[in-house]
Amino acid sequence: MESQAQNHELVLVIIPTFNERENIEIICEKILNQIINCNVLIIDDNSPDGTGQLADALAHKDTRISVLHREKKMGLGSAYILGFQYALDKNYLSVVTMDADLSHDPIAIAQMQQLSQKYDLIIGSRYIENGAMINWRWYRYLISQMSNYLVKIFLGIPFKDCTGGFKLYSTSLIKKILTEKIFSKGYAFQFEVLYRSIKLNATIIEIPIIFSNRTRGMSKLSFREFLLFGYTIFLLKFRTWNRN
Ligand SMILES: Nc1nc2c(ncn2[C@@H]2O[C@H](COP(=O)(O)OP(=O)(O)O)[C@@H](O)[C@H]2O)c(=O)[nH]1
Ligand SMILES: [Mg+2]
Repeated sequence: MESQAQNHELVLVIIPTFNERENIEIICEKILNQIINCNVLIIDDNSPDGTGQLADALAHKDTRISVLHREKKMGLGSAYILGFQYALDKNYLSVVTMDADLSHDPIAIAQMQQLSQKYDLIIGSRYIENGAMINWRWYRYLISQMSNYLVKIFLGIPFKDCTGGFKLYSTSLIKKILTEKIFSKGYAFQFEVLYRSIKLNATIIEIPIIFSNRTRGMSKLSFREFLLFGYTIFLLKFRTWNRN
């Protein structure tokens, strides 16, 4: 078993899952074969397709994999918060967040690990030079562009990709983030936490990533999540009690 003394040299890769049975084994294998000094935490929301049971079987075979189960689908953001708390409790060096669906290529984690000596937050960015999005339908591209535009206009975030999910966080930043009242339970978590990290004076850099659309399983992004983007922007901009 891994001891906590070892954990402080490791990055914890958090992967929230909902119906990712076709992807979860492949992504775990890729991460653990390509990246040294890392463990994987899967947070499954009782996926009807049995992702949680498959994740348990993977964890049984490889001690570098752990699984947390929640009773029902509770949103991407709340899964990350749970994973952040787990990383602090287990004394990890840093945290990477990524999707299960192979849209994020784990190879970028190595570069993130290197940069983590200098930066608190490293953003895998689709929208800077050498970054790209492959095989996305036009409407998904439009939603992503619109969300980023609104976030930049209303919240003044100076980064090109404010809504992506592939990031590395230092645990010192996570400690500070967890003292804040994060209200996004879903996808808006990405820019809410980025906004708060800027306010917390975190050192932040974007690195290019190639994002490729999933080939297996379905996206869980819904219209409701898009509406919540707007609501979260409103709260962050106008509810002064939420600011430090
Ligand atoms: N645990 C958990 N995971 C979720 C939830 N919603 C989405 N995910 C996972 O979050 C990641 C990103 O979701 P995805 O559907 O690929 O979003 P898209 O890339 O924006 O289309 C995937 O690994 C999903 O399985 C949720 O409510 N709970
Ligand atoms: Mg996806």
